[in-house]
Amino acid sequence: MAILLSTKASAMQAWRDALLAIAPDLDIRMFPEAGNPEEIEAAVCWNSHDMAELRRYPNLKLLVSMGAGVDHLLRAPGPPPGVPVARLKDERLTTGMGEWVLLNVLRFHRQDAEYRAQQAARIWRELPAPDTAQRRVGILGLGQLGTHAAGLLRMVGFPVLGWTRAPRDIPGVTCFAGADGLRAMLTQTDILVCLLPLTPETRGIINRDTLALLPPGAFVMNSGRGGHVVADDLLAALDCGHIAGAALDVFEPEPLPPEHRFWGHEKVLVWPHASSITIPSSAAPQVVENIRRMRQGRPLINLVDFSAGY
Ligand code: OXD
Repeated sequence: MAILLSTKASAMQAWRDALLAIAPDLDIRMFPEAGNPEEIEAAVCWNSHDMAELRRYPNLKLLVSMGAGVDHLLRAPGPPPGVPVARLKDERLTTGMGEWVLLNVLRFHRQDAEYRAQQAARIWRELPAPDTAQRRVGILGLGQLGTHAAGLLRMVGFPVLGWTRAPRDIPGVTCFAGADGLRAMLTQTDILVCLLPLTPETRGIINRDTLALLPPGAFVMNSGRGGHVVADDLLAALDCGHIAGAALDVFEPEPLPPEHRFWGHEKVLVWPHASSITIPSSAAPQVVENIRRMRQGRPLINLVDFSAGY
């Protein structure tokens, strides 16, 4: 029996090598070279793979999605019915995201844009010292990524607030939940960091109304999904000066079209969905573990909770 591997062309070989390094006996078929469809027992795919195509494999018993986010699986037609779906929970993805959050929080907090502008004009001028203990960072989403980022920010000395759908209790983080909690957190947030999964409830969560609740001069960061931000509302809030700047790693659509205003906006830092990149050698062990468990009929790990949307 064989494994179907499907991801962007640039990552295909590295994934194949990483899986074979742990399990040299795996028969890996690199999409579209699937061979006999009846021989495919597991598919390891990323979000560009057409879920309808997976219905061609009558003996498919496992789908592993090669990322943390699962929004592509929630869209019709979704994975073949009855096939368990696992996602990646990878330490390197988590630490990479923590670095991205810290980098952009500190860039804003330490007035990097202003100092770079001064450098370009050869101006030697000290700006007022920022006060870390007064700069409140509010994180939307306190899953593995959000909790790790919160810990890093706390270590630096920022007051950290966090919002989740259902109440959470994380030591050192002022936690908010539900619609009222969201409003309450936003009014106290100087730097907003979105690390949410994209679900019907979180789509468009950063919009005209929620941006208006942030204190004037707030900074907005999104590394969840592009659909979390209503782009025109964010642009309007940046243009009128209410929002001081934004660091955006995810967009709708991706790639961000060349004519999009975000590209050339002086207050926007654009990242090409690269805040945290899956490293095959780090993520491969859990994929192989799930293939082994599937073959032995043991419970799978990192299963997607479709009712929660992550
Ligand atoms: C992911 C991503 O979900 O790369 O892993 O966005």
